[in-house]
Amino acid sequence: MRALILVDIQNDFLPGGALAVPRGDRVIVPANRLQARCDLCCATQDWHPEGHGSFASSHPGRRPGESLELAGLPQILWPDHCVQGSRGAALAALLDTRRVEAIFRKGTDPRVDSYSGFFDNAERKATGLADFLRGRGADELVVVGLATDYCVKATALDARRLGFASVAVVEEACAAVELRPGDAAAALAELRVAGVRVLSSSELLG
Ligand code: VGL
Ligand code: ZN
Repeated sequence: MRALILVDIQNDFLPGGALAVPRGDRVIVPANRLQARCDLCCATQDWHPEGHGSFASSHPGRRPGESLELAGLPQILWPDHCVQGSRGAALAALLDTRRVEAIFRKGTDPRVDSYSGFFDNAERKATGLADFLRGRGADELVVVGLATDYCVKATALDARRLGFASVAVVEEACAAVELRPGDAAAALAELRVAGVRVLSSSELLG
């Protein structure tokens, strides 16, 4: 039973968005195609309240790209993005959602960020994604979306840690922020070391 997890394919992460991922829009076509080849589809949505602790604007004198400590963890500061109910937080208009059975929202606690679709970064709270997938009998997970070096990576690593039998990331259905050049390659290497399969759509689907 193969499940597809569409990670944060939201307007603010697309070109022109508040936290635009370079070539973020390239993920949409392969993400739509993969849906037809999976038994179950779900999505995550970055969903921050105004004034979220990951926003540079919440910390006087701090700028996006700088770091501080949040919930006892190192935190990169971002531009305001994916504010609950905003157009930027909406799923991309061209993303096919007809087969998306559930959407898991994350980053709602103002005091802690949440890159993984499964837990917040401090692992205080689960989103319900793991129970949903287990309840439906998913054993093969395919993770795609935005961004390779943050939320896709964190979601795939947690999926492995949670014991799902097979976890794959489809490379051309992801795009990276790359605050530093090489972050995408480093993320993919970290995923491989953790036992995540990093594949092309054709390798996955044969
Ligand atoms: C993300 C940074 C901040 C992501 C979300 O979806 O990868 N990155 N919030
Ligand atoms: Zn965010």
